[in-house]
Amino acid sequence: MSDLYTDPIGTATVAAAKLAQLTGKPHHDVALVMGSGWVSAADALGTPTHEFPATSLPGFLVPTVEGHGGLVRSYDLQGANGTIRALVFLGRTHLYEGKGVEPVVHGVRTAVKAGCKVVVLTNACGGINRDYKVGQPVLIRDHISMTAVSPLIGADFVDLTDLYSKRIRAILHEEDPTLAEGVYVHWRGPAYETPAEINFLRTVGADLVGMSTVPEAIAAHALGAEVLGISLVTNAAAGISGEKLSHLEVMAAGKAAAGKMGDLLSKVLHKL
Ligand code: 8IG
Repeated sequence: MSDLYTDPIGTATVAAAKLAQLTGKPHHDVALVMGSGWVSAADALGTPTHEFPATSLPGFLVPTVEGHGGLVRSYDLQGANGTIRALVFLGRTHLYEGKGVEPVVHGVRTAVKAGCKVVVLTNACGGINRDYKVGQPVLIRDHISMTAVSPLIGADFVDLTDLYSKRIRAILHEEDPTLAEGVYVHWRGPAYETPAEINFLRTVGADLVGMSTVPEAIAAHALGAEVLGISLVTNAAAGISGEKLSHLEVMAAGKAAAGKMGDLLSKVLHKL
């Protein structure tokens, strides 16, 4: 096993130093993790100053899922108070890949070690709440971990009461008062839920279900970053529409909606 498993925080620190070297930027301010179909949202941020494979940095795995790029971009954005250095991950590692939780959270840990005070986590997910439409973005207000997998080890009893920053959610609502909020369930996958499981999850208060975001949110928060989570509903969860779930449809719905999300994200980044 590599250093990532025996010393995950140390490996993130080394990766952050390599990032500084590759970009010539001693630190970054904000990190964004782009889920399936969110690449066009990253494109809406403008032209990056740097782009390279995530595997150029220590501890990153070669990505496996189609549409999960495994690229890192660095942007200089013009904010109200000067330049905002944004670090964007196109693609992520998931628990269902079976490599453990360490690679899943390595990107956000690297970002926080690189100076990021805000971590924006995006994903594509299934809608459990019947009010949601395909293509709709939903802010994550809270989560339920159905994996119960934590990236934390030892007596790190972090409070998760305000895991998904109220402050940043309020900024998004100022920009777009129609944005919905919901509770996101982390489901390990790679199989989707059964219809019975979706009924169970709705009963316990879930609105959204997906296979990412939660371990990263916990890891980023534990290191002191503020977290924003945004889900793009790309399919009705199992048993709701009568249709079967297909990864290709999920990707198409994501691509169609992510452009407008990119515009929203760039407005929000300027206000952070
Ligand atoms: I996109 O319906 C996407 N990801 N668990 N269930 C789960 N993950 C998903 C779904 C879904 N849609």
